[in-house]
Amino acid sequence: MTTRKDNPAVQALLQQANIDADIKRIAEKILQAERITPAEGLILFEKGDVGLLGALANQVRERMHGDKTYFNRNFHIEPTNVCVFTCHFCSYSRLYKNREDGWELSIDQMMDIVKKYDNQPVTEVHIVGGVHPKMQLDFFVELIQKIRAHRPDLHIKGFTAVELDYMFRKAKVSIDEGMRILNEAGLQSMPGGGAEIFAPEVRAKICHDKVDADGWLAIHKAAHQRGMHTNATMLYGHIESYADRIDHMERLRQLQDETGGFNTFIPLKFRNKGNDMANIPESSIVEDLKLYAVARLYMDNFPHLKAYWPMLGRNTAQLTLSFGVNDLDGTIDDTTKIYSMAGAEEQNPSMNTAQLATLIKQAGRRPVERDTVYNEIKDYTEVVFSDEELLTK
Ligand code: V47
Ligand code: SF4
Repeated sequence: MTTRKDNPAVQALLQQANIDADIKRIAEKILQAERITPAEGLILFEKGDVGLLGALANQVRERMHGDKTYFNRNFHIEPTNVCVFTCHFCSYSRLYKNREDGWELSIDQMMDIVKKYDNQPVTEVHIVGGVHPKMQLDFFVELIQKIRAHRPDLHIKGFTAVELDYMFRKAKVSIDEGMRILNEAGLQSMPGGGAEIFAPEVRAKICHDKVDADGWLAIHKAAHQRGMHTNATMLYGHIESYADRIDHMERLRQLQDETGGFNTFIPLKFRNKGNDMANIPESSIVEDLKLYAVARLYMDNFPHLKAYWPMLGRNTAQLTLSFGVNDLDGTIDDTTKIYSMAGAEEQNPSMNTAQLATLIKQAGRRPVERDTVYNEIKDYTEVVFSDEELLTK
């Protein structure tokens, strides 16, 4: 028998006279820790009230993690923004023929970025960028080997399935062989980018020329089969329907049932500045919160739900902590341009540990520093920060 410890707010919402019968039935399932079906997920999007969805998602998050809210200390390397693909939502990339408008970092330049952090307690480098036709598998193998040799304790999380699909095809290696080569060079896990929306009709309209859903999922599966952990994203709030969101989450949930290799689900809010989809309005904060809540309720086999603060902005990210989210990503140190170029509030995303931990505490949660694979490093709940720590960059 499932032990139920329902939040009184959830009970009060479920007792309302005008509550929809379907919503009440689905909520009861969730409270019993039963999996909801795709049709039920769709009903939550279509008829669920943001208050009830949030209260349910919060209950699930507290069942899984209590008040713990994870963050890590990381920095990004974006090797290039030159890209062979033409995703219409992307504000960041430049075509190869216009490469003088973009950047292309050499291995030495990227090693200089790594060396800048030599005496700092960062635990992860996140490497992701455009798909440059001249930066190939051997180039990235050399980069990873050099980072590993320079700083063996730094976890290397790198390359979306889009970058890997292109790299492996250019090098004429199978997915398994390519993953083996990178993993043996020192790549330890993969970020979740490039997933966008899996539904082919939407993909054809927003990113027709890059790897499709099956290809994306096959690369993550190969990584999981090598024992590597990966993340999964979903780009939402543009032309996709609620049914497309459910289809996307369902495909991920099925792969997770099979492999158990995903750590975190990361919904990414579409930002509309400086790209070909600038005519599409951005989703409202209420829609954002609803999405996070449904994601927590639907993705029952994903241990973590992340709000990526450089994209959402720190205020909305703080709100998501009451709508199912238990992870805020990292300190970032102003090392990513993907979202600032798409119009995010955070034009120079950087928070020190004191600021990130305080943001979490102000939301009534326990800030816990983690490493990339969620080993706990330090609980900051009782740590008192000085004004100087809170104010310095
Ligand atoms: O795949 C591009 C997204 C992703 C826009 O795994 C946009 O820990 C919104 O995957 N509006 C790359 N989103 C970033 C990424 C990521 C980020 C943080 C953490 C992790 C992780 C992964 O950025 C792309 C695309 O979905 N993106 N343009 C835009 N205009
Ligand atoms: Fe290239 Fe990634 Fe931008 Fe698409 S989203 S154009 S793959 S950099």
